[in-house]
Amino acid sequence: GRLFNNNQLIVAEVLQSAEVMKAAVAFLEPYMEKKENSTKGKVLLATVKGDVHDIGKNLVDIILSNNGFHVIDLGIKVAPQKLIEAVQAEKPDIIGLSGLLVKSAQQMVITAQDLRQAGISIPILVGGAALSRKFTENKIAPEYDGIVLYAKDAMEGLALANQLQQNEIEYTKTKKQETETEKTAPTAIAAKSNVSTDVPVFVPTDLERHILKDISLSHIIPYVNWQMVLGHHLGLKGKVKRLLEEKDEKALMLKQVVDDLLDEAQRNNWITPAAVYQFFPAQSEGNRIYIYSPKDKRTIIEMFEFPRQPRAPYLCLADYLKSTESGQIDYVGFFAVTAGKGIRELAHRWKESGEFLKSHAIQALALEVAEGLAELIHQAMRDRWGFPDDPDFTMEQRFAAKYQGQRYSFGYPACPNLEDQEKLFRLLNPEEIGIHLTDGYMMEPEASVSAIVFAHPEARYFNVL
Ligand code: B12
Repeated sequence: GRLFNNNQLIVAEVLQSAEVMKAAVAFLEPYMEKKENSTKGKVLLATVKGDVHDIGKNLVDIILSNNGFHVIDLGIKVAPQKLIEAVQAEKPDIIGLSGLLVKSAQQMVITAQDLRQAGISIPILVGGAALSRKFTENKIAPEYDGIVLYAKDAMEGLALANQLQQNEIEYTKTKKQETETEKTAPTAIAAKSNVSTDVPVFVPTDLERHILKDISLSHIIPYVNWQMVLGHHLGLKGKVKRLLEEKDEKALMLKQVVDDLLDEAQRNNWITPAAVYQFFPAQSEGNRIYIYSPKDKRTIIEMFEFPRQPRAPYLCLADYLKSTESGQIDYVGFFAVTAGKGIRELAHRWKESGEFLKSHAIQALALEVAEGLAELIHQAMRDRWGFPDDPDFTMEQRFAAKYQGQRYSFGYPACPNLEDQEKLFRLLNPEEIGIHLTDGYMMEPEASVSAIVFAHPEARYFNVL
């Protein structure tokens, strides 16, 4: 069980060691004495209601399972009632909750309340990209009678699970604050940014809905960010591009694993990328933007409202469009892309058969193929908008968004309102390429990306708070 306590191992190696471990145990099992209760404890793992996040939960499953815990994976979109029933049936020692989005962090609060209502108080471990220790302590823990602990990654989750089972956790709960000291928003100031209003209107070639269904993976591969695949997801430390150039052994080995998997994926049609995009006539009014019918360019078919920075330079996405007062019709684009269905099933099959690295790598690849396809579609939209990238534009420049205009995904800082996904879905109907919105406003399949695209030459990323 102490095999993975080595901090030097990167994610990919941890998964490979786990594979070896599992194979060795399977081989030796017939010769070993059967001991009852030979596990360190039972863990119920679930991604919360409305959330399809699988990759993070699966990593936690693999790491805990291969370090002596008996893990029961309840899957994704697990409603509190289903979790309560599983707790009553399985009598676990620990509950593990996962979720990707801020919405899911809120869902964890509700889940904690429901568990408490059902008289459950066993320790809960929580994790996920949008979650924080502070949120866990201030918002989730006060709603629950038992211990609630935040883990920043799967390894910390393992350390905490071990400590919990050895009763090594010293736990003091922050009291629920009855009088929430909500910061009141500053009273509306008629602030304006100095984003130029005299830039030309960039007119797209058409206002049709473009559906791309049979996109070859080979077209997207050049747009995949290997820093994300090998560095962020598989754990390679350092600058991936440089490591590959310097023929670093670990980097080359991992790149090979991923390249082989990509070949296999291509031969078997495991990744089936699809995209939908469209330009719409649009104008702004204050912090709002109006989307007009492509037919008459005057009937308002949708309205978005974006937050404005409370301080200089007072940016707001609406400033990147011509205003209603200007008398000029401007244009805005939307897209939704996906790496396709079936990745979850594939990853689960491999997880069950002990092919842990492959299981994790195919999910990571799918996610980054979706992101790569977003980059590709954005480029195609710039072409149609009349400002194509220079022929010598590099992929690095593209990843650094050094082109004209910008894409913004709902849920990110400049347009944090995830509910706006619903409006985007009404405009584009991504259901037609197999993307569905959950009741938590998350897109299913997990490997999907959506965005609103602006042409304004000064458009850039910004935070609102
Ligand atoms: C890579 C990435 C993506 C990828 C992959 C997402 C994914 N499924 O992981 C893609 C490109 C698909 C993507 C899409 C989107 N993304 Co994104 N994405 C990220 C990013 C940069 C990293 C996420 C990541 O590392 N994923 C890999 C997994 C393995 O990591 P993880 O989930 O965190 O899991 C680890 C730990 O958290 C922990 N853990 C997780 N669960 C549990 C449970 C237990 C019990 C334990 C112990 C531990 C544990 O262990 C795991 C392994 O170590 C984050 C920002 C950030 N730096 O975190 C934004 C982020 C998550 N994305 C965000 C958003 C908004 C989106 C989109 C909604 C944008 C859009 N409109 O298209 C979509 C949503 C996709 C959908 N299906 O609906 C926001 C979410 C904020 C919010 N408003 O909710 C973030 C936080 C960025 C931000 N700063 O605003 N995204």
